[in-house]
Amino acid sequence: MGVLNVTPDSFSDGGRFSDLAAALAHARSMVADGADWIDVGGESTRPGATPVALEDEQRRVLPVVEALADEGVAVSIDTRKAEVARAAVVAGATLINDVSASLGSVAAELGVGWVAMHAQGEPASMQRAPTYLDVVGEVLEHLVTRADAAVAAGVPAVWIDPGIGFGKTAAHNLALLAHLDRFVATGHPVLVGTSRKAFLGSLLGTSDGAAQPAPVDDRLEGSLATATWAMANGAAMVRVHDVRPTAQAALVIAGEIITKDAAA
Ligand code: HH2
Repeated sequence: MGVLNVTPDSFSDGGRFSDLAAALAHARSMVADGADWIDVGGESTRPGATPVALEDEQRRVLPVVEALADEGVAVSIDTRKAEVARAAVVAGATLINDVSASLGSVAAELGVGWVAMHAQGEPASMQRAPTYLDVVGEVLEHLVTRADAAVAAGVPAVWIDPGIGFGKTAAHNLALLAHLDRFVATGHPVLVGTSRKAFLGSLLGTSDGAAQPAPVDDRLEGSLATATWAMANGAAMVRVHDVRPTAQAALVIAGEIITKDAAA
């Protein structure tokens, strides 16, 4: 799943694809690089982000969703708002990527797929003091309850996502990644998004050895390592900014040997 943020303030690509032509060009290049889905978002949910008004979010995402869907691209809409989800589905989106895990009934009503992602708290304050007694157990229970209810309500495809970085310390994120098998074992397809996130910055540090987190544009190796880990441990999809290297890693994991010479 390739990330397409049509926002002025997303943490890694804010402002780069606000213009329709630039957004479409980037989406097309991600599809050419191997993305199966383009995830269009008009509200940043990075730590500290402020909420966006309904009209602004719709104005940002709808033209992009419509143009991509018209081109036959599978579009997911990254939103927490039922109204945005509804309008995006009318415009051609077929998956609701919901970081609030609250739109299952909307997906049922619209007959489209739904990603239930776990978050603790709201973006504005979620990283202040994330607390769990048992992070893996709590996140799992939160998601499975909602996902099972959505399946029972008739949602055609229900994904679960542990919500890396959403009200979680680096240790929480690592525990969730270490126990992805428990999410996979639920039988719901698992989506994981680690791409360029802050905990990778803290783990990597700067390449010049300074005791500082790696900046957002220096987290590719960490993003790839975690995406590879997720795929190798059964995640059905990874949400990434850097599609080409991730698609290459996916090919290697799939282990399909390509050779022009059958005798080789
Ligand atoms: N992460 C972000 C946004 N949406 N959706 C799912 N399902 N899983 C994630 O991990 C996830 C998500 C945050 O990343 P990004 O879109 O790059 O940044 P921003 O929220 O600043 O736009």
